[in-house]
Amino acid sequence: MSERTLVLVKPDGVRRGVVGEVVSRIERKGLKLVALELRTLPRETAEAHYGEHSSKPFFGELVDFITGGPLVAMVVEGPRAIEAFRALAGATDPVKATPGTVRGDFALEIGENIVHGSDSTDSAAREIKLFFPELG
Ligand code: RTP
Ligand code: MG
Repeated sequence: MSERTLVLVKPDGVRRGVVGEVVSRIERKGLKLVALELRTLPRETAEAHYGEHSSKPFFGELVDFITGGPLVAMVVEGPRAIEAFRALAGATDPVKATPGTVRGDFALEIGENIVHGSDSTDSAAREIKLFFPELG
């Protein structure tokens, strides 16, 4: 059964020029792009996207970072796409992320870890609606 997930190449990934690399890994895995757009997030969208972290000490920095430049938002589809993309992304802390994953290969700092992928079917539905309301 196919499912959808929201993937972001965060502003650090766009600045580093690894958008093509991330898209290529998604496609090589066999996942399909359903939507893709370069955009700069308004603060309200960023706060809604990361709402689950609103009480964390790093929330302000996280919102500053994710709104600090253009990012690439995508909807990616395939069998177990949520888990499949999280496996491609690697652990949240890039130093702990296995080499061969996006974070393991391209990042060093937890606050600048190149990509986001939805972490559950509920989050995926919420995030896709937030970023691409036209997809229903
Ligand atoms: P994301 O939501 O961005 O895909 O990352 P994730 O699921 O792997 O990690 P999550 O727990 O949802 O955290 C969201 C983002 O917050 C930053 N963070 N900083 N300073 C810290 O201790 C800390 N912990 C998390 C990371 O940039 C993480 O991607
Ligand atoms: Mg998360």
